[in-house]
Amino acid sequence: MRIDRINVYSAQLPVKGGVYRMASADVEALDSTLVEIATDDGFVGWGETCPIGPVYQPHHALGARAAIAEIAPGLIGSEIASIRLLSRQMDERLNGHGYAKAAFDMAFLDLLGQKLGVSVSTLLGGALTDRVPAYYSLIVGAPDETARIAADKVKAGYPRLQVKIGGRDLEEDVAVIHKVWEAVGYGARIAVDGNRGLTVAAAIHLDRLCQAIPFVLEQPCNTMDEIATLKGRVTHPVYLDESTEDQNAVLRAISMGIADGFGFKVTRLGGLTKMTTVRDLCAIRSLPHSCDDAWGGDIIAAACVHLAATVEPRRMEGAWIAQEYIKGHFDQKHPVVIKQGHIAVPQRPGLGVKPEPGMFGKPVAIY
Ligand code: 0XW
Ligand code: MG
Repeated sequence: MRIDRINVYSAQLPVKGGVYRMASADVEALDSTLVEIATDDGFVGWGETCPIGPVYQPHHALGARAAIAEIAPGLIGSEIASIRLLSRQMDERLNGHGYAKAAFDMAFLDLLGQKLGVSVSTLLGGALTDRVPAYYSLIVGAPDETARIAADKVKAGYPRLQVKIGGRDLEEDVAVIHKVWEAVGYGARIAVDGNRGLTVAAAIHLDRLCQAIPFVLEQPCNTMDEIATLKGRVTHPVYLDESTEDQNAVLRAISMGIADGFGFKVTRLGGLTKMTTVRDLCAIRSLPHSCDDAWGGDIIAAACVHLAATVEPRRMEGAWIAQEYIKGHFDQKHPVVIKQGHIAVPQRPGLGVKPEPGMFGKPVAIY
């Protein structure tokens, strides 16, 4: 099975509801990049990378496509057999840019799975479940409205909520946390996500002012160094998200003992194959984590769910997929969907999803 052709597409994904608000940025539409790899023996595999705008982390859509342009020509004719060899080939053409390489890694696994007749979760070590928990992300909003949505989402079956804070007065963030807790109590686990928006001082105040509420504090401050100074000064468990820029950052955070868990993003960590390493490091230290991506359609959603299915359920914080904030699906027949706050693991070979033919229009690049 050799790579015959690579088509690259751009898909515009407007945010359902108008705006997705975080401390670090407001986004209204996302530009997803898809790679479609056709092989000489008639298989077609898909990968996707979709930064949530250019500010959330040091990734952007045009950067992904520029990186793909460096890598793709060198992959034509390559055998899809050893993912490690293909990964080395990509590294020989471009240093870094794991979020672009992640799209290829997904497509390689999709192809290999189809060829072998097994799902991607099998290639990642094997699923422990056929249904993974999701979590609902509540954008930065007013206390009463946020609490109302939180209660609705718990009723809908979500076992976990992520409450976005930051970028405004501490008083309002503290009020949101109290209102959500009053509305849902132990009905769902709560993560409070600062998206890098708090100073160390604000994080310490917030921790004290919400002392009795059981939540984990996700990426409160901008850098890992700032977050490291919170150790011993806050009582809520601290999770890292944006700071987990690559495998080494995860290893560093674990060895420094500054993370009680993680919000992992498949593309930021360089793809599913690289995610299996941090998954296994977390298993060694009994650390919980999610399997997310910043945004994306059914291809990224399937990737997150396959990986999530291989994580020990007691440490699985959920797979976040963008479904609640985007309209429609890439695959109408076998979409990746959240039902009662959970997602069924695709069972067909490979990723188990295929975009509708022609739905992305003409490729933006062909190799
Ligand atoms: C909730 N997410 C996984 C989706 C957005 O990209 C933000 C992100 C997060 O946890 O920061
Ligand atoms: Mg986060």
